[in-house]
Amino acid sequence: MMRPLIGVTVNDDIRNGMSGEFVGKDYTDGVYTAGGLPLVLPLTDDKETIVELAMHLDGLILTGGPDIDPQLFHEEPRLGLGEVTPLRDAMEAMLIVRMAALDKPILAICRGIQILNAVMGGTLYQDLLREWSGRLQHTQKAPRDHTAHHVTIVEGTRLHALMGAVEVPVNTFHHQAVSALAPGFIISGRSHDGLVEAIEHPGYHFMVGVQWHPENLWRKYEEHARLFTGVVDAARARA
Ligand SMILES: [Mn+2]
Repeated sequence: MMRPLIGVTVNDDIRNGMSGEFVGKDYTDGVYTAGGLPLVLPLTDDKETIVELAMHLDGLILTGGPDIDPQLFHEEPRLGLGEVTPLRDAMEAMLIVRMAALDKPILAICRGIQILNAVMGGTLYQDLLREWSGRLQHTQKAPRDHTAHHVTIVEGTRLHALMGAVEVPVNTFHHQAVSALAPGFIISGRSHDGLVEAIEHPGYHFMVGVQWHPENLWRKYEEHARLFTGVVDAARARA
């Protein structure tokens, strides 16, 4: 029996003047450890290629990275918007649409939850410090595997079933966040200042987004490893 193939999106990266791709090893190791085969997806905005990739993949992980271009949710860029990566935005937007059409599992992490919400019809805070009134620090100045704030998980959600707790310590490295929720989604977790930290779509087999970085936590905390086993198991069931 073959392991499910899990696409892992990458960041636009330029090293030594050479354009390339980067993805943290914690993501791909997370897929291996959860029993899946990770496939790192080189950047392209060629629609036919993306349609074909979606047919091969059994599941998808949308990884962390820079800000989402507000064009994706029909807003002008406001003061405080950070770096955007149009090629990556275009690729991930098409991948989300194709994977959703095939009802293949998606785990959306940090930037991932943001682009998932935007592409599915929601909006984002472009710059939390300027646009969000909460007083919690969402860009921790601590190592990536340190849990800085808590998320309250909504009972009865897919996320609650996966993590098995109503109060989960998480890390936090985000500059944007979900504002208006995309149609059909439910909020499955919030930080104590009320910010949306997790969403899911009950109409799909597995479409789960989290605002924190479980890839940096799964080695230390079993409940965060279960996000990776969750998407891999769902992909195996669909394959
Ligand atoms: Mn946070």
